[in-house]
Amino acid sequence: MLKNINPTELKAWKKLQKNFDNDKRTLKTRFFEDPDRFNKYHIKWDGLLFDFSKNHIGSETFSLFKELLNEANVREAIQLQQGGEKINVTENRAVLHTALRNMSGDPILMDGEDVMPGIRDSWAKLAAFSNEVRSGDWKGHTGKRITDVVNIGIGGSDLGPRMVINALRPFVSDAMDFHFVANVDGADLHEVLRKVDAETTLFIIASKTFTTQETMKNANSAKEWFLNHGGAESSVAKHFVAVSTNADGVAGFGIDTKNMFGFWDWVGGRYSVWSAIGLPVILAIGFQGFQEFLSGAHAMDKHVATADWDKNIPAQMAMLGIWYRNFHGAASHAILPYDQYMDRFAAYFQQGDMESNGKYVGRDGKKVNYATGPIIWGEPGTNGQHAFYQLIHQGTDLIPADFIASKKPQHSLTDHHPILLANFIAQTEALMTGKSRTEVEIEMRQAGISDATVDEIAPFRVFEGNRPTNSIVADELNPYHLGQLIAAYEHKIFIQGYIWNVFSYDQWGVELGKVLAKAVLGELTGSGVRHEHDSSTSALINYLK
Ligand code: G6Q
Repeated sequence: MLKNINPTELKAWKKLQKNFDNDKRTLKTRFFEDPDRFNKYHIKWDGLLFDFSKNHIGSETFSLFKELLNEANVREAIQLQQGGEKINVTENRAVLHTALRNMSGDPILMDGEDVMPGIRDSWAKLAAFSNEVRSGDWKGHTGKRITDVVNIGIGGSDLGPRMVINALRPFVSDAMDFHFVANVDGADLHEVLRKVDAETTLFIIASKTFTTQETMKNANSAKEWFLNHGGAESSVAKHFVAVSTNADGVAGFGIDTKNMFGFWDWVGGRYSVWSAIGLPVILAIGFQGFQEFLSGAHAMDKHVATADWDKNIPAQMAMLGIWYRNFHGAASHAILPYDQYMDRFAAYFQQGDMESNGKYVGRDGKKVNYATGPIIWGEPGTNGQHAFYQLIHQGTDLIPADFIASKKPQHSLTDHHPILLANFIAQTEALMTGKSRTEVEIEMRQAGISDATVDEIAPFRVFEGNRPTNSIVADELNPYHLGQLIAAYEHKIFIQGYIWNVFSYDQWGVELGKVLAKAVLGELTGSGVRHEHDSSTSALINYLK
């Protein structure tokens, strides 16, 4: 069991508060006073650079981060999680996505039983199936090879594979196209079905529970479409496979459980890309590529568990996040990859972080009296620069941001890369240094602008700066480094949730959504009982009926 903590009662927390109150030096001043900041506040590890020197921290803050991590005994919490303890108390489950990428050969016990043999069996089955499909040996019902893979799933059964396939696009086989259908809005499935051919399409029905309304509706509609486009019940097995923990549900749907790839209730949906839910990724980049992806994450699992706190990337990410959320009052955190292939990365961690730490009830069952998970958002740079960066630069909110880039591009238009990286670097510098009134005036006068106009317009062109950022640079965006990066964010979320004293691995807010719509659906279609509603809800039901 993870112990109960009231973070605000920790000695290190109180000292951090004092440090915050007493040390208001700007980032610019900090760099001016200590030109060695980069050397002090960066971590280089296994092909990743994490530069956190452009943050509102000094040597005292940095050592208090360490003190807090020790006082809260984060090391023990990490061991409990990775050791198969049932830390997801409200669902009575262990949280073992780390076992799914345990490449060490060491056993991992859950309830006294080693989970690794089951995981290795699942790898063997996934490898065999993906090899057959990728080689073209797996044939559709008319004897043609598979050219299109359609993943039908939502939330944790969608966002991971979707994000990873985009991020690893240069490693994806050209022999197949990959499509994702999540929304119950028929438009989503409709648009995919318009593009594919029933003879050469493989549908993956991905649902941990195999009861999720959206996925079941989309899966049924896809099957109907298949049967209406030349498929027969007897050929469903060639075109529909399932990824689930619910064998009865899969069989009930009409998928042969031989074509079901299982996983376990100790894999949370938003942490399931490492399990059979990653099947689209395996089909896309091959099982070996997937293993490299798992290896990167495994390396990060070992790193977070063993590296000293001051050289520990996820621990520093977590403490910086807490620093801004709880001491500086930042409500949101931006993730800004300077990598077009990572266009779904922020969306992925919007779920990963907000579903995990968006909780106001502490592990003691009581309402917490401090802020927990921030709003996570972001889009790739440089696009964001031409849009919402305005608010990051000159808005009234403090928005700490992670800038992510790779040294080496994964495409042949290499002369674009220096331009991309120049923007990546220039933005973090500008966010920190800003532009003073004097600089603005000089710039305007040099451009021949009259004194009167300078007086009038200069205030709008001033940037306070002092906006904090992390810069994260991978050697290249390959399966290994992507695995590391994702795992780093996962561990950051875990450490933060642990310190905020919330249960990071349940999602009662999501569960609520799953039942709410069912009751209203009955009323909308006239097939269910009428419920008492407020006047707005009743009017909307009547209006849309
Ligand atoms: C993830 C959430 C949620 C879940 C979806 C799909 O952590 O619980 O996003 O993944 O609701 O659930 P199924 O996989 O059971 O269809």
